[in-house]
Amino acid sequence: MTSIKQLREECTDELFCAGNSTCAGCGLELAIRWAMKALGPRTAMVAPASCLNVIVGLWPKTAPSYPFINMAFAAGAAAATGIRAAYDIKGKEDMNVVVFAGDGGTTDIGIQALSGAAERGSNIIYACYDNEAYMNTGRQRSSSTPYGASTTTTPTGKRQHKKNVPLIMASHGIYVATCSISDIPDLYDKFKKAASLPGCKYIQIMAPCPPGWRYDPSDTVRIADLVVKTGMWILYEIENGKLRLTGKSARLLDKDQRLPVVEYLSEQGRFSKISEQDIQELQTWVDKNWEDLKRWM
Ligand SMILES: Cc1ncc(C[n+]2csc(CCOP(=O)(O)OP(=O)(O)O)c2C)c(N)n1
Ligand code: SF4
Ligand SMILES: [Mg+2]
Repeated sequence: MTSIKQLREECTDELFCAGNSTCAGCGLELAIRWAMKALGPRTAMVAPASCLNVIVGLWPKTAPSYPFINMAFAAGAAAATGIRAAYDIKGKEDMNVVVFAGDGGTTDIGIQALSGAAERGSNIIYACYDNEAYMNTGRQRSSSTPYGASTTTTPTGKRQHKKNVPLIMASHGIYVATCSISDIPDLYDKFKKAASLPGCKYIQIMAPCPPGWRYDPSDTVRIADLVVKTGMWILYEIENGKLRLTGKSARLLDKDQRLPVVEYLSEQGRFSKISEQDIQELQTWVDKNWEDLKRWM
């Protein structure tokens, strides 16, 4: 694994530039900066409707210093497939083509195009930064919002569990990885690996959002670490159908090593009204997720 010392020494170029308009403590910004450090300047990015469209700013002062296109919500993976084909025809096979999409644009609206690209084996990387709601339009629930979280469309707490898109994509037989912005070396290595593999690759990144989750912006990395330590988000990669736990998740297969979910929930305003019964429901769901993962090991 790449060490933090190596990252400090080798990754000094900023491809996603400072001075953009993310909120303070935005998890998306960390995710995209480090993903781009791994992918390098020979990368073109497709961004379906999301916070990312807005935070890049207006030309000529846009944050991405590489080819970047805003795209209709449903069309991220389809657009990337077309760009890939164009680069290949032009003999630019070395270009990476990456989609950087929100959870709404992925788990709800973009999943059809994503599934199509995976089935066809389009040579693209599809990255979903998961802030667990439609944040750019003011915090509506998505299928990636966790059970019990309040949003503007679930004011008393969502009644459905988070959709497991990484495993849906793994069922397509492609490379799948999960990351958290609390573990940058792990994220960096997974993007590097994805860039080295043929076909369609899917990476989902836990990327907390201070205004949407209602916590202090200075706590973003700590919150992203707690979601891993409680096992509510599991770090792994699936290659050739085999799952390998990574980062802090590698030590958490034993239930006793995981922190209780309440330690994560109690830090965020979006769970402030959650009942004891709902906390128990979430804990049971987490423990079952870990059991289900064993089938992939
Ligand atoms: C077809 C369509 N419907 C609605 C919108 C409005 N819209 C723009 S961004 C957005 C939220 C996207 O949520 P997500 O994909 O999770 O990204 P985030 O905003 O959280 O970064 C919505 C609903 C749109 N641009 N296009
Ligand atoms: S609303 Fe959330 S995801 Fe969007 S820019 Fe602000 S912190 Fe980042
Ligand atoms: Mg979102």
